[in-house]
Amino acid sequence: MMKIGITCYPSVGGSGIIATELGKLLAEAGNEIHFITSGMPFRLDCIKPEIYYHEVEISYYPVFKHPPYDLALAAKMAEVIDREKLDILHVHYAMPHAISAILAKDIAKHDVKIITTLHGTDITVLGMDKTFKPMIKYGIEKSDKVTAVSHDLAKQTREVLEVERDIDVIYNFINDEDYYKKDREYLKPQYNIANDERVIIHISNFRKVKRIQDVIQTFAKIQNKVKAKLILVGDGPESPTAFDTVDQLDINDKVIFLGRQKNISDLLSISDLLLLMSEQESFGLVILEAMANEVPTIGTNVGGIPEVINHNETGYLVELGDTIKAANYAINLLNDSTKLSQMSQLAYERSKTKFHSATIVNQYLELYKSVLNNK
Ligand code: GMT
Repeated sequence: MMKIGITCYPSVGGSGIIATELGKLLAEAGNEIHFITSGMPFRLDCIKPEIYYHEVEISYYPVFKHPPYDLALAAKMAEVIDREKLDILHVHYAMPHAISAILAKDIAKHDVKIITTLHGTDITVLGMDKTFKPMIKYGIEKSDKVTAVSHDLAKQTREVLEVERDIDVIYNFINDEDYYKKDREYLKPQYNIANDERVIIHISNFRKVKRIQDVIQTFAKIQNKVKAKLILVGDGPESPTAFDTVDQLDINDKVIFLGRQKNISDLLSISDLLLLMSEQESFGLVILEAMANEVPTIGTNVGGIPEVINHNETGYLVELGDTIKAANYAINLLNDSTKLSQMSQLAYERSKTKFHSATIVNQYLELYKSVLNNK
């Protein structure tokens, strides 16, 4: 049994989901888990005696212009490391979690090993920022082990931050109990979707990087040839652009804006195809969620997406911005029920082999053991 601390951003986001699901599965495998976060992780919906939650409280002393989250986190980490005698502190998202963890390790008296998992924009956006770069590099170099969620992210980390250390690649996974195809046909009339209409879905946080307008442009071309509806799930800074684009293309009656939703697997269960046209994506967890629900994806050939989608088997890859090719792939696929069901099946199988939760959790466990045996 190991005592493992986990830090992540507790609100919506792939890195928070991975950290939380990992904690739950590590607890099931007999380990003691201590979440050290600024709020209750939103997927931490179970009560288990092996799971503890330590809230980082940030003091709003009037002298501070900005509340010192990173220092409050380091102080809480050090307190938990010493009191609970943690073996491992596993932080998700380098900035500032890796740096806070290194500081906590220095403050604490008990010896703990720091594992940092890189998720994406902590390297591809923040790592590019001249102010943050040396600090993120420091956090990565001082961690006992570093993992990245795709080979592409590991490569980018070495290039952008000029680090030479080993970075282990451990892919993302999903909770198999939540993501599987369910019979939700009854939802279609509720969303005004006819039985003979294909359903295309896009799920994201509607930030610029997701290129929502490319998703809508692709759909606009598809619906000229195939009877279809587009479900848009999520909310964010690009939502107004999405509304405007749909207006301009005059396809309001074909696009269903749902905002943020919890029942992602239910919505995927009535979907035929996922579109992810991002300009950057270290992994694209939503592709894996779709695969487990037997939904293939058309995604851009960027970042870690080609490691998740097997082109022509579990979906299709197109170059960034190529909405014409994306639409052509979609039209051919949606018109060919045999190919569509073959792809759906292959996507499902890939989610259960290459990205199966048991395999991935074992990889993390082996990593923890190797670092502890190096003591
Ligand atoms: O960096 C972000 O965009 C947020 C981050 C997150 O916390 O969800 O997303 C990144 O991590 C996910 C989980 O590993 C990946 O599935 C996403 O592809 C990645 N986002 C980007 O690289 C843009």
